[in-house]
Amino acid sequence: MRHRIAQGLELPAAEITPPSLYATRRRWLLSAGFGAGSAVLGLSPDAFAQATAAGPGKLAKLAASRSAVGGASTMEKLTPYNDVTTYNNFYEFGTDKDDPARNAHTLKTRPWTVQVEGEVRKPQTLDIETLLKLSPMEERVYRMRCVEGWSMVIPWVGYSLSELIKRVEPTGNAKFVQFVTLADRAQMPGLRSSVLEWPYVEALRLDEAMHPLTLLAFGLYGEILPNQNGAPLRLVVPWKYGFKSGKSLVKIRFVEKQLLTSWEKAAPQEYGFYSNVNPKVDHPRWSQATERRIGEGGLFDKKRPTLMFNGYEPQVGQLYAGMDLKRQF
Ligand SMILES: Nc1nc2c(c(=O)[nH]1)N[C@H]1C(S)=C(S)[C@@H](COP(=O)(O)O)O[C@H]1N2
Ligand SMILES: [Mo]
Repeated sequence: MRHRIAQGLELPAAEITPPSLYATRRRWLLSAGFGAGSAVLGLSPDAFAQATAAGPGKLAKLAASRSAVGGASTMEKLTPYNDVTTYNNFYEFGTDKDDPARNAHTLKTRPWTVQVEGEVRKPQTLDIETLLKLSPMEERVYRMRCVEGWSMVIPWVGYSLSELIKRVEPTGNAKFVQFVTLADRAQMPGLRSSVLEWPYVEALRLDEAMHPLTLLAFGLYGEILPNQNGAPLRLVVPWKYGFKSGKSLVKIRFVEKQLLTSWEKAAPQEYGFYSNVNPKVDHPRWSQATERRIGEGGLFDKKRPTLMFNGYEPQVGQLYAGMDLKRQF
């Protein structure tokens, strides 16, 4: 089992991967203990010591093995299930933190398909049953940092988005990946408001989307995703502010040019394309240097320092080498 996970991360080489990106990933895998011959030996025993997180038994179980993504699964204390599922941002169901948990019961998650199109050799529409079986499920405990200044530690269940990307074979023109999420007025009361342009769209550079840490998530706490957390599948990009992680995905589009995202359209001076967690680059209206961990005391609790790339700098820093992160925020 462990061995298979390690192999799963050894992405087949160059065909769909620009050489520079391949080199970056190679370095990352080496630093994570996946170098030739050292597959599992390089991992700290702790990485497997902890059992996968158990949910409250409210939703269907989603079996997963604990992730072997070395150093990426944090050992920090998990944010309680109740906080993870009642303090949400999902504007399609309202803009207050408790709106999604109250309103998202109207979301219909079956049948569900995801259309994968654009600059790929094998465009296809996948149904949720196929997606659930595409690759072995792993539990990854990731820090999640919202641009508003709060954070959580969540045991997600899913697999690297790269598993899906490999399958559709991006062409040489694919430079960016756009993520389109569901917009259905019949199911989503929040669409009556024009806070954002619907559907909610997000995007990543292709190398960011291919990075092993970028997770296609189907569950949390060992169970399928609650609707308010983006059922039946969503993205989780742990080194970027939460809004880059689109919920309830219906379309993934490979494109040549960088496209505007919903948040860039709404407030371009506040939300940039990259939106990497960066304590040194403030939001125009507030500091990003510290954060409040949800579930730990309250508003008056001591804040903790926010880490560069949300603590994932060893894994992802290389993606931004040479960039001016103040200008490309
Ligand atoms: N479709 C959609 N996806 C979304 C959002 C949204 O409003 N609509 N909010 C984003 C923001 S701002 C955050 S912080 C995370 C919150 O995810 P969580 O509620 O599961 O913690 O989802 C992101 N994905
Ligand atoms: Mo957010």
